[in-house]
Amino acid sequence: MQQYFEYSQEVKQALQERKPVLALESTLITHGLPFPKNIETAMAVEKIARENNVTPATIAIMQGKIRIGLSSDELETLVQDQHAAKASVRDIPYLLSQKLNAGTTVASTLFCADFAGIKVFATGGIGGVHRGDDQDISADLIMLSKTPIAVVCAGAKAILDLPKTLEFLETYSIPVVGYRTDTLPAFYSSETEYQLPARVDDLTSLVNLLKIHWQLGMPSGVLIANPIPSSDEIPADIIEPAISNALKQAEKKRIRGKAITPFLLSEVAHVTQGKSLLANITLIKNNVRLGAMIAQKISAL
Ligand code: PSU
Ligand code: MN
Repeated sequence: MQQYFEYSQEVKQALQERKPVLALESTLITHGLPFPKNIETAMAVEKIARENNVTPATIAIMQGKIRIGLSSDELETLVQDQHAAKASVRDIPYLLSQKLNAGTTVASTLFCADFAGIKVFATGGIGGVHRGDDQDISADLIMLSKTPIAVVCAGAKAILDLPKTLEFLETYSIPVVGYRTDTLPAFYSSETEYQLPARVDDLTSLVNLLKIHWQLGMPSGVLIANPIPSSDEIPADIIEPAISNALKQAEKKRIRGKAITPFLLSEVAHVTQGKSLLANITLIKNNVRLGAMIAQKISAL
């Protein structure tokens, strides 16, 4: 399997020396954010990790290899590739065999990070159970149920069915921990009416929980719900109409499968005149900051 992986020098060295490494996904770059915000954000979050003495490992598929850690030139190449695919786990064999480029989703980033031995991963919001079509369940949830990695996110995207997503997380025994919150954050908004099963208020308690989860040999990941900073959150009464409008558009245009999430995100950005974009970027940075602090503390264990 090793033959399909290529590590950046920086990540390879950090892993060998057991220094803290933070996994980052790349669908955010290829399908989540528009140019040039995507490349700016990708660079900015790597910088945040480094400022916290953590090596960022942005994961992507490039020319038929699973890349763990990208140089800024490689990030640029990925961003410029109009044909870059959105790689979920099942797409990996095809993409490798065709030597294509792709951004990795939360699901496939989990798969790759696990093989590389990385324990902490920061993203924006995870996929979940879709509204209306509860047969549409993101592979993010399935991979979370069987990959023992700590995932920092700002809750599930508000475009999803949040109660059903929480039910799924419960059924598949995935711990969900609110970081300084009692309720599930909804990506653009810091709180919802949905209570979480656990809450911690400091880093030490959080890392302690993770340590015990891993010591018990639990097969799942741990989802850490880190609310968007209130300065950039969008109140539910503003974001909700934008979302239901985007859902109607998707229905009308018969957008299906993996195209749905990117379509909804860009529709919402359009209707909110970029406000949702700013929120998205703020929450990613906020998650990377927390992810880096966790990675730092874990490597000291
Ligand atoms: N969060 C964002 N923007 C995104 C995504 C998450 O802020 O683009 C991506 C992630 O890569 C996530 C994917 O894994 O959307 C989920 O897609 P789907 O619903 O098709 O599983
Ligand atoms: Mn789907």
